[in-house]
Amino acid sequence: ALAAFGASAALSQTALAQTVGFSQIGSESGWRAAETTLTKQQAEERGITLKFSDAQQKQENQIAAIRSFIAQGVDAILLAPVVATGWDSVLKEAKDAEIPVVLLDRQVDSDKSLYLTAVGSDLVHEGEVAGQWLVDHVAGKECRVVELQGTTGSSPAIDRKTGFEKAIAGHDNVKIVRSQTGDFTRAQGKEVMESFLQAEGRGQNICALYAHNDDMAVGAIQAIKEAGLKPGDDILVVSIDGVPDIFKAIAAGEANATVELTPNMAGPAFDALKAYMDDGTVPPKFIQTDSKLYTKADDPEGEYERRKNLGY
Ligand code: GZL
Repeated sequence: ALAAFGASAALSQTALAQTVGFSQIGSESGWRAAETTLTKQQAEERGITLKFSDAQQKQENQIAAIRSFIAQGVDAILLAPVVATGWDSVLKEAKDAEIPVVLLDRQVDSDKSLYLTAVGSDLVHEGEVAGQWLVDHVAGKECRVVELQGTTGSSPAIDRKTGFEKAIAGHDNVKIVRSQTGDFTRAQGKEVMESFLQAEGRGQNICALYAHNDDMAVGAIQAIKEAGLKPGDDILVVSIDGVPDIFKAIAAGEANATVELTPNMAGPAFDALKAYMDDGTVPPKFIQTDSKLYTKADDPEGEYERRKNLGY
């Protein structure tokens, strides 16, 4: 009996997903790079063979990667979906091949029967925390806001906009006067901020920047400085992710606040896959809701030190 028990225990171990395909969006931001680093580390620690694909932020590359994983007969697929729509057919192909798919950090509009579960964060709440910080900080004073949106059609861009607007609703002194996508990158954050500055009296008419991620904010800070203005002072800067460089900017007084997002989505995802492989448990969505706000009062130098070696 003991031997049999041993065998079944061993079986359940081997039932763990041995080979997992990971369709990653790209490396558009420091946060994304950290997510990739942590996913590879987690796979290594768990003895999982990870097949990694970088889609350079193109959905068609993600779809091709998923098809390739299916053809290779992987045990499971991790997908960080660049945009929320257009996944039904390829998710159905994975389902027909009985390969479970777990979504990471972004959501899709597809029916939830087309994927095993999702690991992410409350993106609306993150936008609300950012908006609430600004409302409190300006304390009733007039504040014209420019917004750098994330990738068009991605769930963070949609939800972080919704959340911020919820927070500023009812505070007529705070209003978004310009809003455009910077595609979550530093380069485009800088470029779009240059156009905002140009269009708003060389920045004289801008009170604050809300960027859907820190990388666009870091790019925009460069543009604000090149326009001869003081970021964090002439133009307030609030963003989301909590990457090391935003803590460096906050410590230097060049940014004001960031809302932290954990890059460790793979841990809960691999746990969910193990539960499913072991006994068919269909794990509920794993959504982090405790996004913490950091400002100059929260030891930004220390936060930079704590994060600088985590693979951002
Ligand atoms: C949010 C995640 C976003 C990050 C960006 O969950 O999808 O994608 O906030 C990254 O840095 O590009």
